[in-house]
Amino acid sequence: MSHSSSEPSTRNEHLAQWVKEMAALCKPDNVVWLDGSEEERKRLTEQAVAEGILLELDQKKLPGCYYHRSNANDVARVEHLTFICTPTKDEAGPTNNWMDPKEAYQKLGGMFDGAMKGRTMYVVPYMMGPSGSAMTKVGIELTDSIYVALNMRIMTRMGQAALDMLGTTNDFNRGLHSTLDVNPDRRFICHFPQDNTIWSIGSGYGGNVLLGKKCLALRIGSYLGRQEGWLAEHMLILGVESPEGEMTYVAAAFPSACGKTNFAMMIPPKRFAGWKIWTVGDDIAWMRVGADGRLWAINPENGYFGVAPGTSMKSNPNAMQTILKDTIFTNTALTADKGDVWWEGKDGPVPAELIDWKGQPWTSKSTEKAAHPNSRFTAPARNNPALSRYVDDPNGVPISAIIFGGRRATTVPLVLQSFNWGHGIYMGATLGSETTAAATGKVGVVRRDPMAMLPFCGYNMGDYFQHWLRMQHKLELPPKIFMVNWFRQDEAGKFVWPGFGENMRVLKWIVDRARGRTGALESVVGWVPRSGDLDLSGLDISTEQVEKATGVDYRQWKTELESQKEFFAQFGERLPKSLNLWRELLLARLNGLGL
Ligand code: GTP
Ligand code: SPV
Ligand code: MN
Repeated sequence: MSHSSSEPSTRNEHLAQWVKEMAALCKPDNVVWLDGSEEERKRLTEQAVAEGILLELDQKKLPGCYYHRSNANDVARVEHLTFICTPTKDEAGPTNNWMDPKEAYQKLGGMFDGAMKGRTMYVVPYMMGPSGSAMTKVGIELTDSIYVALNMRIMTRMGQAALDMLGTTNDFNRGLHSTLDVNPDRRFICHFPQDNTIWSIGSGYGGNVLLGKKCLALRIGSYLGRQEGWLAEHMLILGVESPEGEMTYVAAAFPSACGKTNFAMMIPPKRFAGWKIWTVGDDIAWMRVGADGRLWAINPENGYFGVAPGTSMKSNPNAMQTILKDTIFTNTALTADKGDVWWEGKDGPVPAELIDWKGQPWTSKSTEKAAHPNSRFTAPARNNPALSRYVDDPNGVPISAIIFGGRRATTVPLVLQSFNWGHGIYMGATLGSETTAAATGKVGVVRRDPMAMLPFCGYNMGDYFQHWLRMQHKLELPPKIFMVNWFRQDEAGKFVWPGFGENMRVLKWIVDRARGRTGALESVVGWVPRSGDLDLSGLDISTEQVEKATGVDYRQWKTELESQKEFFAQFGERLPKSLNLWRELLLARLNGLGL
């Protein structure tokens, strides 16, 4: 094995030893340690362009922007190929795929053996979290994908700073990734929580391979969070600033492709002149109890891996601004001149001709989508005009409200506040949402997705609920908990609520409720805005439509509560008793109405 000129600026024996072992297994032609420098970005980008992995877009229009197409069989997370490898199956729980760790190491080890022959192994040191934060974790990803290396550079704080933070300790996540031959039959995403290790093989896409994101920050993170007494959540974090300069921080969990990036970057409508939304994070929150008894959150990431389709100047101007430079686009469509990207829902007229996400010619008469529904942009957080000035604060921001939301055509109203912390956790635990293109499989079927963490919880979900409930013990000032639904539909299947920037109207009510300065109406299933509480001025929407968006239909709720029974049952003794008692209590109260 010939080592490249690149040598690590670390004297960490644990790291050196592990890299040596993994290189001996994967047998790359050379090993390149990345330092995160600008020179390195240029060099890797040029190489990726030369190899056809990246296509250079029009550099005048989109400086620093590149385009990538993944293998057509590899366009989303693969939940059926994602495993939690704990010593016992019970530890992984009924909602995770489980593999015995010994078996997993053996099986994947066989595939990794020689997987990098003829390739380069990149050593990618990275931090999840701001440097200097007690919450920050160090990971090292070994990958044979230059695309992954360049994406990690955007998504994390990558390079020498991570090695400096690690020092000589053994406290780092060991991530090993090879695209191998991108064959779904040889594709596995395995997590070894006890070893702080992730092995990913056979994919080159998104959450399967950018190991800091879903694998470390959520699956391993949630496991560490339970051990260490904090929460790793699939949540955006935003700050709401009032015209008077009052700042309120909110964290919100919506399942994949259900609106986190959009909500985190929202621009309030005209009616809310003087209000401002600041983005702290758009996908992941790590939260701990501060010395003041409040819940404090950091965003462990440093960039956005956002859904492209539907992103426009109308829906998300801040995202459009963010992706004007230094962005990698994956599986969008390409304009005919190959200088720009396009997707369904982008501004302007639909181009007559495009090159679709598979590289095939496309015309506006085509019935196929030009961009893959899960096509994405990878963009640096620093590009975001609404970036919070606290993103690098080692303490994070104090959270006043937690929101759970799903994609529901019926039942769940625009907004609902829980009666208390326990009821709020019950709300989160029973969160339902229609599946999206962010994971392979059928789209549009309602499934329970507790706290939007179903695909991301690294241990038994029953224990995870218990962990959430226990947090109350340490929280002197717990955030208020809410549930929202931007996706309710009318009989014709049209969304009844305009969403996007108009969600500010709901957020304002949430902030006022969290600060205890507005009333609410008690429904059987939670607090809702009284008529007139939601500020709807300047919104062109009929009273009937508002009623459709906000109404609580007790008959639908009865069906909802009944349908939760089976979901809870699978956790057996591991389900905290109070959660099912909430379900039964609410159901009994509904039945008591004599409907
Ligand atoms: P992940 O990155 O997969 O975790 O997704 P996300 O939760 O960040 O979702 P994102 O903000 O990217 O939105 C996904 C899709 O939902 C996009 O196509 C949006 O256009 C659409 N969407 C977002 N917010 C709203 C809304 O308020 N109303 C409606 N109708 N659609 C929305
Ligand atoms: C999600 O699916 O929730 C994402 C995209 O944020 S991925 O990084 O692929 O997980
Ligand atoms: Mn996500």
